[in-house]
Amino acid sequence: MRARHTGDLAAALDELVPRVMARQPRALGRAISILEDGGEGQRELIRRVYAETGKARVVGITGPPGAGKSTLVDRLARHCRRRGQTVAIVAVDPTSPFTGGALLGDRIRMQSLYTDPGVFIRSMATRGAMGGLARASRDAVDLLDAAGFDWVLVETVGVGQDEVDVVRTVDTVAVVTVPGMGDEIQAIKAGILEIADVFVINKADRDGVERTVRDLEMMLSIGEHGAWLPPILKTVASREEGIDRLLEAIERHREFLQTSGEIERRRLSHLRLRVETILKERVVVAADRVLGVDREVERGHRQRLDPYRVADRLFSGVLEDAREETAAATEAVDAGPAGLTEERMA
Ligand SMILES: Nc1nc2c(ncn2[C@@H]2O[C@H](COP(=O)(O)OP(=O)(O)OP(=O)(O)O)[C@@H](O)[C@H]2O)c(=O)[nH]1
Ligand SMILES: [Mg+2]
Repeated sequence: MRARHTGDLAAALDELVPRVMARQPRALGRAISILEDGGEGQRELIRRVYAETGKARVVGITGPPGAGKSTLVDRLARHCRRRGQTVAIVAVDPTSPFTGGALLGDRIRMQSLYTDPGVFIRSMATRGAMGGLARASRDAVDLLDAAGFDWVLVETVGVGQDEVDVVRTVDTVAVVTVPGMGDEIQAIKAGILEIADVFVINKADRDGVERTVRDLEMMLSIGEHGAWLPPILKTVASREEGIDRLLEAIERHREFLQTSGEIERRRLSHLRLRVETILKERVVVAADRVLGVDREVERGHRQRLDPYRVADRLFSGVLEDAREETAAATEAVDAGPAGLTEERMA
């Protein structure tokens, strides 16, 4: 049963992966759906493309709702296209029921990009990704990077753990704000200041730009930053103003990452973050399969057990199960190559 399934998956990916690497839009769309579905397909797909990752310039664009992120992404993409570079855009849209309209808006705004074969656009929402929007989105970035896009731009609203987790693992993070939003600056301060590599004050056609610049400068002067001082840029995305300088700042940051060796440190810590996430999820999923998290929590509640004891019990169950699984796998390996080849020949 399992071998049959594995064989099907292998065959499907044999056919799909070369088309992904050729950047065929339908194959890319299908592959990202596989990533959203999770499980074995997601794992196997990433395993197959991962060696090709690490070449794209991966940029996160994050900030409060309506700040102009999509407009900025659209303008950035056009600029890159004019230089003859290819662009993939991943829009992470976590707040599903309400942003149907916003997504539609994005689509209309980016319409002319849609017909450009050098651009691939994909929205990812919680409802698609089974438990792990951040993980699926980050995997989509890997896929698009491996496929050979020069740029991968990731748009996320800068609130909520999922979205912050996505931008935590890109090379360059642009945090977008708009003039006259004291509260927004507070929110940035609380959440994403430490991950901003570039600040963008969009809607610079509005009043209060200089004030916002001063607020950001103030914040930067008291905050911690290493050798890289995040520049503050002003843009009017809707009129395509300041985009070239933004792109320049992003490229300067990339140069900094490379010449300072920071890129390797970053990628190491990003890998660590991703591995941790996978590990935690896997333990929870296994605990649920083996004993049932809900059941054990309810039992603990009834018996007034403390949370450590409930977790201990669940974790022991997982360990025991893992031992059995390892033993079974060792037996299978000893028995020689498994059904996969037979499956393919059948
Ligand atoms: N005045 C002004 N309006 C802008 C500017 N940039 C974008 N807008 C407008 O602001 C609105 C929101 O822009 P979006 O690009 O959808 O903003 P967003 O941050 O992607 O929004 P969400 O994805 O919904 O969080 C749109 O009506 C844009 O036309 C700008 O520089 N100045
Ligand atoms: Mg948007």
